[in-house]
Order: sequence, then structure tokens, then C-alpha cells
Amino acid sequence: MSGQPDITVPAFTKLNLPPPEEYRKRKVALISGITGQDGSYLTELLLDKGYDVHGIIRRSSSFNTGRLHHLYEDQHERPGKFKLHYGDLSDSTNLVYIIASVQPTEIYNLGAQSHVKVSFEMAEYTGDVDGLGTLRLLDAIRTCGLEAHVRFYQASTSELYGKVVETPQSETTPFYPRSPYGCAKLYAYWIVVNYREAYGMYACNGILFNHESPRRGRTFVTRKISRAAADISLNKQSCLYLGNIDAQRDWGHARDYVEGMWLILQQDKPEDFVLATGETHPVREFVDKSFAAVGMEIRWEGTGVNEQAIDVKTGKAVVKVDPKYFRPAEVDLLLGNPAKAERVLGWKRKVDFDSLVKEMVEADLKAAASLVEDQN
Ligand code: NDP
Ligand code: GDR
Repeated sequence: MSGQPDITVPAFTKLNLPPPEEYRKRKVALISGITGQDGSYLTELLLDKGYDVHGIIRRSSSFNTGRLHHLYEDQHERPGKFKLHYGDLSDSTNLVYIIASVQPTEIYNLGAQSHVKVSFEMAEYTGDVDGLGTLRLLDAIRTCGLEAHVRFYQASTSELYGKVVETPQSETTPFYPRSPYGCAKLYAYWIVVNYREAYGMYACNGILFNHESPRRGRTFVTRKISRAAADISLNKQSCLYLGNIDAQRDWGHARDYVEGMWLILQQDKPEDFVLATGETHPVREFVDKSFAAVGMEIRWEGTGVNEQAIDVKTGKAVVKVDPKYFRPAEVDLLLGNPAKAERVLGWKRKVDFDSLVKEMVEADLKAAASLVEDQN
């Protein structure tokens, strides 16, 4: 007896594994949240880099793999490189089973109830999936005895900053979450740090500021606006209803951000990084630029809940405020400082704000126009 307590916590299942250096010569990624916006871009990136990509999908009565459709088609050319597994971040046994059978070298935990407003209505569920779900994945890695073999990426968020303490927000800015989503992600952030320190795991947080694309879910504000601008310009919708149009966000393009996720897992030592553009814009500006992109001139009038945007040509209101979309507690301003990622990872966003808006609106115009043709 050395007098030291035995602080190693044994793994329950020992797989017959080669040593970590040997094991990591393969390139096998496991992605939770693969059906989401980021999951689809990350899958494209990793397949291009020669990885075998495995994804966790939820069983759904409706089709939920639309963002991956093009990759399925491709797989006829690259059989065996891309596989989906049914699973859920609320089901520990299933996570252990998937990890034990896939034996990944990198795990990207992108799965989450990711809507901030919805988290106020489904607070417990959000805590379970976004907070404890992260713990379940980390423990599944340990249960399989893979803690020295696997690198783990956690989709942390600028929502951790919440109420403004300082700007721009960096890796050292104190957190002050403002929603059940932000609080759940705060638990996830710290459990990742804790498992890194306690068990020496290569586990990292990417603290990502808002990132958007034509694949963004339709209830997030950017996509809601780009779709509405397209539909209104084609007379398929008359008015767009929004909540807090004064909120300011640091918006980048999702394709740039998944590149950063991958870079975070390729470093010599595990660290946490902010990915952001370093610019902030109000929701109102996203509206202005979206309508400009469809060739419509609008002007704002009124104040508060009575504020509205008028189509200069017709005199009709095309955007109105509906308090239904306000949140019980709001994050007013996000502005990230990506200096560490730029310096250490050599990462920099490529797509600027104007190009992002244009790409999203053009994609929605194209989709809306093709539907018009279909109906004719
Ligand atoms: P999406 O909402 O587009 O995708 C979320 C994914 O999580 C979907 O694949 C969804 O599956 C899956 N999911 C939801 N609940 C569960 C569950 N119980 N078990 C397993 N999977 C589940 O999010 P994004 O792609 O935009 O974001 C990816 C991650 O990054 C999320 O964790 C998000 O919180 C975080 N994040 C996002 C930012 C952004 O601006 N986009 C910024 C910072 C962080 P299904 O398709 O079946 O619903
Ligand atoms: P956010 O994104 O909450 O930042 O979370 P969202 O697009 O939902 O809201 C951004 C800002 O716009 C304001 N807003 C509206 N939002 C929505 N959804 N719908 C509206 O009609 C509307 N009107 C105004 C909001 O109040 C808010 O201030 C996103 C998610 O992807 C998270 O998962 C991620 O962690 C963060 O970005 C970074």
C-alpha cells in the first residue's frame, strides 16, 4: 500500500482494443444529431476527408433524414463509408451499444433539443437530452474502456454567455445562461471539462456562435426570415410575424463552423475554443437584407410591439411584431472573439454576413419558385 487511495474507476466492459496510437490510425467518426443542420455539413466534410461516418438518428413517424438524402445517394459509389444507427441521447444502453459496435476514433455530440424558445416549454426534456445526454455519451465511452482512444467534441454554445457581462465574448468570459437550453448546455460544458481533467479524456467544447445556412431549421429566425422574404415576393405569403427584432447575433455560415469542429479534435492537446465571426447584427438588419435580396424595398414605422415593415411599393405591412415570439428571458447581444481559434487552429470564417443572407434567400427563392412550377 502506497497510502494513496485507488482513484481509478474501472470500466464495466473491456473490448479487445489495440493501444490508442494503433487504434487511432483508423478514421471513424460517430455523430449524434447527424440529421440536423450541422450534422449534415460535418458528414460531408468527414466523408471528403476519408472518414467512415456513423450517425445516430431518432426513430420518427415522419421522414427526418432529408438533409442527408444526397449523401445516401453518394453511398452507392462509396459503400460502407456511411451508416446510420437508431438511438437517442436519453438511452444510455443504446449509446453504449452503438459505441461498442462502431468503435469510433472521434465522437461529435451535436444532438440536442436546440431551440431556445422551445426549451422554456420543455425545460426538463431539454435538461435531460442536452445536459445529461452529454454525460451519458461520456460515460458510454468509459464503459467501453475507450477513454484513451476516442476524441470527443461537445457542441457548446454562445447561449452560455446569455446576459451580457463583457463583449466581445471569449473563452475567458464568465457564463450567465438565460434559458433552460443555456443552463442544460452549461452542465454539458462543465461535465466535458470535468471528464477531461478527471480521466484525461481528449474532450473539448466548441463554443459556437450562431451559424446558419439554407439547411437551417425553419423556426430559427434567419431561416424564418429568408423563407418569408422569398414567399412574400412570390405572393405566397402576405406577412411575416417576428418577436424581438432588436436582438443582435454574431451570425456565420454552418459550413465554416463544422470545419472548426474538426480542427478542434486534431490538436496535440484538448482545449475549448470560441468560433465566431467577430461581427454582430440585429434581427432587423437580417430582415432588411433579405427583402433587398428579393428586390423589395421596405421601411420601418411604429415602435415596440406596433413596429412594422411596410412594402414601399404597395404600402402594405410585410413584417409585424407578435409578442407570442418573445422569450421569458432574452439574450440581447452576442458578439464573439474568435482570436484563439484563429491563432491556434488557423480557423477563420470564410462567408460574411451579406453573402450568408444572399445564399439563404436565393435557396429559398429557388425552392419556392420550383414549388410554384410544380403546382402549375
Ligand atoms: P439542429 O436542431 O438542426 O439539429 C439537432 C439534432 O439533434 C437533430 O439531428 C436532432 O434529431 C437531434 N436530436 C434532438 N433530440 C435528440 C435526442 N433526444 N437524441 C438524439 N438526437 C437528438 O441543430 P444544429 O445542427 O443547428 O446544431 C447542432 C448542435 O450545435 C446542437 O447541439 C446545438 O444546440 C448546437 N449549437 C448550434 C448552433 C447554431 O447556431 N446552429 C450554435 C451553437 C451550438 P431530429 O432531426 O430527429 O430532430
Ligand atoms: P438563438 O436562435 O436563440 O440565438 O439560438 P434563434 O434564431 O431562435 O433566435 C435568434 C434571435 O432572434 C430573436 N427572434 C426570433 N427567434 C425565432 N426563433 N423566431 C422569431 O420569430 C424571432 N423573432 C425574433 C430571438 O428572440 C433571438 O434573440 C440558436 C440555436 O441554434 C441554438 O441551438 C444555439 O445554441 C444558438 O443559436 C447559438
